[in-house]
Amino acid sequence: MRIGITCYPTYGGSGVVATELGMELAVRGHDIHFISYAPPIRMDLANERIHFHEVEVASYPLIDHPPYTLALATKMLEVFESQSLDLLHVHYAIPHSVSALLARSMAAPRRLPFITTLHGTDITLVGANRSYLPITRFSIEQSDGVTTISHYLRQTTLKEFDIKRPIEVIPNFVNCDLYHRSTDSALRAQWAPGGEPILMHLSNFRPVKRLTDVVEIFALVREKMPAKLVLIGDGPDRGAAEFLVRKKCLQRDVHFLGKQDRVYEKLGLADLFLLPSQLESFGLAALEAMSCEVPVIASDVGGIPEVIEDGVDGYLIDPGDVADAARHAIEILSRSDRGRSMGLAARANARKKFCSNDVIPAYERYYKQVLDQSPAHS
Ligand code: GMT
Repeated sequence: MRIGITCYPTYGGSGVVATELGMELAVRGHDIHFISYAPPIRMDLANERIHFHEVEVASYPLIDHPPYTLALATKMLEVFESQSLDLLHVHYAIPHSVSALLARSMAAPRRLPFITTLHGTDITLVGANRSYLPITRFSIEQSDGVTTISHYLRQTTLKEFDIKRPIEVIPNFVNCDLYHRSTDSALRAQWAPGGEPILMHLSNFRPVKRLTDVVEIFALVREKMPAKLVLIGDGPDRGAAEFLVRKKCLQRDVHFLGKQDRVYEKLGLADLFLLPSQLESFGLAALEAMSCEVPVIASDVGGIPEVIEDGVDGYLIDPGDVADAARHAIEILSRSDRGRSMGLAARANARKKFCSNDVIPAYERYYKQVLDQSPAHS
């Protein structure tokens, strides 16, 4: 198949899922055309089946907010015509599904079906905003296919947006061959020269991630035992976290790595992963850690319980309950056999339920179903 994929190219789970999906599909023989304003993070052009088409947004002094949605729709049509695309797959409803809807209308009577994958904040935060709700609902209803990355998000979308059409759940996935335990002892020694256990967090440091709770949890652990904290990512809450680290005099124990490529090389060195978010529709970073045999302490919210089994792969806590999280962290870290057995269970569950070898074919089947069913639009 020839598939156009649109996503945000920035540091965020939806862009990561879209890019990894495109790369896995290319390995399976599909031609993939990424369409966005910048190359998506993690995109690797080494595979000759991967292509990138940049959306250029012209500006003019009169226009304070250049209309990206329109430029994107035009580029989608252009790529459809030049590459004979079979379908478009857009990740994150706003504004990508609206652009795809416009592209499909412009392409008529030729057939350009589009699938929208909802990731979370496009529904729970951005889409539920009064300014965006009606158009988000409309573009979801109009999509030829709609998927969500968890059952929780499917239920929320149906309820909050009063959607009547079918929605398919295709969960996020991890490449279990790439994400595994790491043996890079030099890097481990650099972070934890005394052999201390390593706690890790990876995100875009937005308020919903509760990054300062990560530091609070670590501070409580650190009161009881030597340990190190490795923070991967960047975003609006980095300043607050750095301030808290200084206030608690933990500068020597906390490493801010900033945005990183090849996160699998780092995740596989952790002894515990923390994801104490206010809300997560899935929690992709937690799954990636699990595949690397890392137990996870995460919030009991949204789609997280579909990924992490409390007491098996790690522990689920109430958002904001840093004392409970620290208690579980100390229990896991103070007995290495506990952490190891939970880590092995985490990897077994990641392989059983979310391995890319199983999830990518589910997308392929869904593409075929949509292509077989979608009418020619006028
Ligand atoms: O969590 C973010 O801030 C980024 C956001 C995104 O769309 O880029 O993540 C959402 O999509 C990820 C990939 O499907 C999910 O793993 C995250 O749980 C989800 N975030 C939220 O629901 C807050």
